[in-house]
Amino acid sequence: MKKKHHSIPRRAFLGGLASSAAVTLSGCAETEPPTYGSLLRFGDLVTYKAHRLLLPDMSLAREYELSDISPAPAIGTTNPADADWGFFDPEQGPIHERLQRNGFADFRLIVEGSVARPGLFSLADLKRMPSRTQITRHTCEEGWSAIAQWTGVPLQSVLDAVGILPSARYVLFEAFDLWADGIDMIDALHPQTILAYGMNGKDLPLGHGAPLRLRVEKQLGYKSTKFVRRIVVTDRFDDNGPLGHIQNGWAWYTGI
Ligand SMILES: Nc1nc2c(c(=O)[nH]1)N[C@H]1C(S)=C(S)[C@@H](COP(=O)(O)O)O[C@H]1N2
Ligand SMILES: [Mo]
Repeated sequence: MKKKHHSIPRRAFLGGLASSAAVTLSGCAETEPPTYGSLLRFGDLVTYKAHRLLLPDMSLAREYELSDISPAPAIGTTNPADADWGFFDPEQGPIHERLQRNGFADFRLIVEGSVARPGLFSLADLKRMPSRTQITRHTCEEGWSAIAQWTGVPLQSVLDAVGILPSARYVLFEAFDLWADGIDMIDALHPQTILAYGMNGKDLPLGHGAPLRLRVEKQLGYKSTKFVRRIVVTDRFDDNGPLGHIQNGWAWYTGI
């Protein structure tokens, strides 16, 4: 049932890549592997390490002009309250429906895990924090891309507010639908990684992840979790089990 649209068989390709690149990259064991322990998933590890070794960590994704903005389709879950949709979460979907009714005034983002001060943040709280607006290209694994303007709070500001512990290595995101994901600290602290509440100068539309979505500009579009409900900082890699990309046959790291 999970991730119906994620149907491209990538494992064969990644497996081949792993064997050819293993020689070059095998000496770099300092990075914890984002893999599920299967040899087939070694492709993820190779992509991850290649990017983390070869690219400057904080290089910025290209930003565009207002005149470059293009129509952006809403893909995947477009309403977590829709019980007929394959990613419907019977627990969280009805909660999202109630939040929609009063314009998300009662929404509280949960931030916890390896942090000094776990907390709840309303949209007003997040809007009082530093904001960043960026016009970037969203690249979907299905082969389309679109340019949009995103406004939100840098994830780094939220992590600063809760005080991540020195042991923290990954940041996980849970949504109001059956979607969960995570990124490493390099992407989490990247200046263009934001929790967006605005799109193209307006409140973030429902279809694009209202009230709050992640923007991870250095990875493919499916890493930008919509309808973010809860953030958990962890010390160890965690692929979110059956909800995560790896068990659904998809790469955890998709650097672009
Ligand atoms: N919670 C959640 N986040 C999600 C998805 C989803 O179905 N649920 N789909 C992903 C995919 S595959 C893409 S391409 C983008 C689509 O974002 P958009 O609807 O704003 O274009 O959201 C990503 N984040
Ligand atoms: Mo996508």
